Amino acid sequence: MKRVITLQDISCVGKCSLTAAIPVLSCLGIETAVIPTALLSTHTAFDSFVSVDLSKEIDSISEQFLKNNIRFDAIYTGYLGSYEQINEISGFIDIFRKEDCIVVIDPAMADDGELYAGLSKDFVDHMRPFTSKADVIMPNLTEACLLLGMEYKEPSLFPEEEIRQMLYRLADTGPEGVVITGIHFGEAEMGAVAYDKKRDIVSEARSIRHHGRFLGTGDIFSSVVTGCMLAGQSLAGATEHAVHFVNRCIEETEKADDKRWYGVNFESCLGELTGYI
Ligand code: PXL
Repeated sequence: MKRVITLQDISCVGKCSLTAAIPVLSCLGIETAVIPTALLSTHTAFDSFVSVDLSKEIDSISEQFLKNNIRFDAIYTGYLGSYEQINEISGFIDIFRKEDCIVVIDPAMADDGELYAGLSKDFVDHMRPFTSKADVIMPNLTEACLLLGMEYKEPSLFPEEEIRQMLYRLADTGPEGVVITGIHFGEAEMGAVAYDKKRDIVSEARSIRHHGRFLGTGDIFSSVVTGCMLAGQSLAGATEHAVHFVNRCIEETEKADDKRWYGVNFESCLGELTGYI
């Protein structure tokens, strides 16, 4: 069985980061090890929250992993709370990246043109060199603009050719796989575009466009891509599955009486993941 280690926060309430990544990866048949990088009462879109930074625990945990000769087939990072933590995790990658281990970085830091609460420009400046270490990165459109130092604009204002150039420019910084999420394909469809540099393939995956903001969908998306790639699928195939799964999660959320604004109802879709592998 393939083993991934995912480093991201655990938010007690608000379905995102580890509480989304663990069930998704497990349902895709991947052993999921974790290092929680911070403990939050809720994710940062709630009006108030408390957060405990766990960065200083990473060294001693790594030391024990080394003593026990633990290896990983993938290292996958999500939301990180500070640039000091980015540096810490960059060191973790240097130690645990071995041959055949893929490094997947979701530069979770912004959406809809805005940085998440509590993050600053310094964070973006540290995220740039960090993503260049990855084999695969999965920014949304806002994060892609931040990484490339571009002005953000509405998704509908990005012509296809501009998105293609963004994929190439991001790949030029290091990663061989780049997926940009939150792409609009006209009024009725949205999805993601992917560039697989090794195969020199640009692909797109579309589904129905839902209106509104659905928190945690980026974390679910990245977890599906990571799991499907570990199951041996191409970046294009994994992206197709991720777009489809996120759409299913949003559909289920929209059906519910108590539409949970703080995360999507992925729970009722988890069983469908077994059909992806
Ligand atoms: O879903 C991204 C995410 C993850 N973790 C925390 C967040 C967010 C987005 O707001 O606040 C703590």
